[in-house]
Amino acid sequence: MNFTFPDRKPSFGIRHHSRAKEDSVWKALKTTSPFTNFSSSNSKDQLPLYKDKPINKKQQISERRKKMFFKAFILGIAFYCCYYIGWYLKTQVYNDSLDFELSWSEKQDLVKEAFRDSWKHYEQDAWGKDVYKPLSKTGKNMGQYPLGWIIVDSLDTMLIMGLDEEFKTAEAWVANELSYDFDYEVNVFETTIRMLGGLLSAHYLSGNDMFLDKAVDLGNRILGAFDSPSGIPYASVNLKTGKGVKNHVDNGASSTAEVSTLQLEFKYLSKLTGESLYWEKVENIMKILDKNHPKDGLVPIYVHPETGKYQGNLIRLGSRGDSYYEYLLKQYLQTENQEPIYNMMYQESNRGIKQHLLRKSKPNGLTFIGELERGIGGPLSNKMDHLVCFIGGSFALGATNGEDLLTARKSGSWDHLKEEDMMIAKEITHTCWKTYEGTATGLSPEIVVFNTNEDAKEDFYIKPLDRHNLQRPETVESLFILYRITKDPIYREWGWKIFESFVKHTKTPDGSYTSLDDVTTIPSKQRDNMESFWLAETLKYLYLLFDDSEDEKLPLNKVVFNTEAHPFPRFDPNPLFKTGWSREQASNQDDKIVNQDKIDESVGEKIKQDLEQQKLAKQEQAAAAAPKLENAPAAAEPAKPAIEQLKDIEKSDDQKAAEVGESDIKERLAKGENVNQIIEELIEKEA
Ligand code: DMJ
Repeated sequence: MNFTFPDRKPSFGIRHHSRAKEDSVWKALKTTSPFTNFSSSNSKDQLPLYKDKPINKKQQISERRKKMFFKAFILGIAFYCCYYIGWYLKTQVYNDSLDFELSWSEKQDLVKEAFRDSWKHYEQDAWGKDVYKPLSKTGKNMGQYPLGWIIVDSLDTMLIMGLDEEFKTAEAWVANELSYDFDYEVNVFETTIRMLGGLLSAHYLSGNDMFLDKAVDLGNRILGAFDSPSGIPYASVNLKTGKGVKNHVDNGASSTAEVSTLQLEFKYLSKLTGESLYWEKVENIMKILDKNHPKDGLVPIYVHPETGKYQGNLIRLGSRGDSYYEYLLKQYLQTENQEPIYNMMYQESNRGIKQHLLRKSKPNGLTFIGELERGIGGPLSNKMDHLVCFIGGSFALGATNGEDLLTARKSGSWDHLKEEDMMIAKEITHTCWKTYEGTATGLSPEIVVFNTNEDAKEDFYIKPLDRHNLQRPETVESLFILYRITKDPIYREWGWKIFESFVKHTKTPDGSYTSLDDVTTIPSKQRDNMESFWLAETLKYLYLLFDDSEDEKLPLNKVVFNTEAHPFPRFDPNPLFKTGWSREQASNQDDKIVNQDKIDESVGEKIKQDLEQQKLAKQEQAAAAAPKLENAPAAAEPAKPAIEQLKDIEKSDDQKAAEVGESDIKERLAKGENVNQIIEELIEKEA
């Protein structure tokens, strides 16, 4: 039998041939198939290949079924595997009970991934915008043009995390798109800590002068805010005109924390440019504030730019008060301890905090910091903002100067007060951790209220309006500082749990991160806003907390982090800059001002240092007799009796110090007595 194969050559260029033609081709193929003619064929040449071996129809169907069944089976297994891996990652990797232990560097990578995810979505949905809403995938600017709110705040985190590509894109945006030359009123404090701080730290870590140029331009535009009758800056400033703008509420008063949290940024700007004006403007604020002689170093949260006087009595370490205390210490650290005036102020406040604001909750004795709504002498309110949680890290930093605890304890200046500060640092940080651990989501609310009544069942409660979480950094900031200083792994473990909770509850369906409405319920309703400090602070501190690099990144004894977590180097201000003011002291009776300028500061300082040395030797003996604090249970357990004992020691030291009065020294110096003679006498008296 003769048959011919139809012409099967492809007809290039013809995409649509007629259905009839196609059918006839396939019919021809079927009827002339070698399979159907196999039996009648006896020609060797026409034998089909093995794979074409003819089979009957029934066999054909069951073969097809088998194949289908097999495919379905494989697909089922693949599906189950995917499901299982997904479930495993979700419930085991991001779960409290880890089946396997990730290394710290793997955990650090996951933090970096969270940053990358947040960034990727911001880039896709709202690139360049100041506000990002990850749920609605939109963004907007605060004014008519962008301020770089998210991009500038994130630059140094990208450098620290080694996210080079992301950094390059952001850097190009700053260079090409960012201009502060427009008619818009910005908040002086927020713009300084986030934008000026962000640009300066980007310059510090990258060495790119473009960032410094932008910083200088912005700094100059902000300076106009300082032109008030008192020198206390107005709350806002117009970027175009440089004109300061009074707070529209609160009787026009500025926030105390806001006017006293500009110093690190402007002083660093002075250091970089050699221009002293920035330095002078911001240190003048400190002078004016101190002229109010705040009792025990505790300041009301408003100050008026017209008069330079504090307004109201409310004292707190939460909003509007917090970073006043933070920057007292950090100003002292920034200029390598060359400005003792800020240390004096810090120490005063530190004692004031311990004396007036520190308390323990019931039933478990959590150390917390309350608020004085009516000032010193009034009742203490048990409310504590999450913002206060920076103070744990700050106390530890103040005690050790950024050294690790072992080194600090060996130094000549270590004393029981520093030991006490370390203990309080641990206790407060433990309390802050508890405000995370104690909620359904494992995340802290904005504010908690502690119980101090005897019959309390819980240590704190949360008011309905305070249940939100804004991705704030203060607790992880303290965990990072305490870990660096104590090397106690508990701080990393708490940090990891907090990070896991952020991943579980603040990750959007899309894979970005956002704020929460209510940390006390699961599932917690997500709020449509990602804060810039999530990228600038929270993730940065978590990343540094888990860092195990051989060369410690940003050592605490070499850098200061501004209040928005932007690192600046510590520097010696000499010879260009030095403290240009000295403290006034109110006399007991008539508030008479004694001007310390008349006394040679360096001589006075030498006397104090020598006396301090002597005092320390004695305190060391006393401390040796006191319970061994280093053996005390880790941060989790407040060591009440030890703290009480330390306070007793402190009291007797204060009495002694009173005998060797500072005013005596000044008087004798003013009379022209020999310094060394005075020191010797005083030391003898002390002994
Ligand atoms: C940040 O902008 C800064 O840390 C500021 O000092 C306080 N508030 C936010 C973070 O909570």
